[in-house]
Amino acid sequence: MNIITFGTFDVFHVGHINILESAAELGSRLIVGVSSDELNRSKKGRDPIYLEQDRIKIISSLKCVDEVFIEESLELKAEYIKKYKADVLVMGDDWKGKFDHFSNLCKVIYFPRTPSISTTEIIEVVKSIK
Ligand code: C2G
Repeated sequence: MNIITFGTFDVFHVGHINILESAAELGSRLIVGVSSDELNRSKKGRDPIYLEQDRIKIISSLKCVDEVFIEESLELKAEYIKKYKADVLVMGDDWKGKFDHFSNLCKVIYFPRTPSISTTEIIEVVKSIK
């Protein structure tokens, strides 16, 4: 079974590895769409801290990940699901309900987010250090 998931994975943290490991356990092959720098700017209104190529390098180095590609647009999910022959789409539950319309192409599963950690919070904490 092929599993697909998407994310920016900026300032890589334990919440990211938790969802990737949980996703990988659902099947035999985990494919990850890493948001381009430009897509991150349009989604979050800021540049990512880590550049696209570095985020791709980090995700590609994980033993639970089999293939990585650049997610250029949120609108291309159906194409990516078909191209990578995904049987299951996994996302964190901050996206709950947002991808249900892909259930005609593959199973859609939302995992609970890891509590108390996010890239945004890490950035705020680092900024506040004097
Ligand atoms: N995540 C999590 N727990 C956290 C933080 C993040 O489970 N504490 C999950 C998110 O729910 C998401 C994945 O880790 O499924 C990647 O998170 P982000 O990098 O914040 O991804 P995002 O920018 O939401 O991009 O096409 C969809 C987007 O590209 C998702």
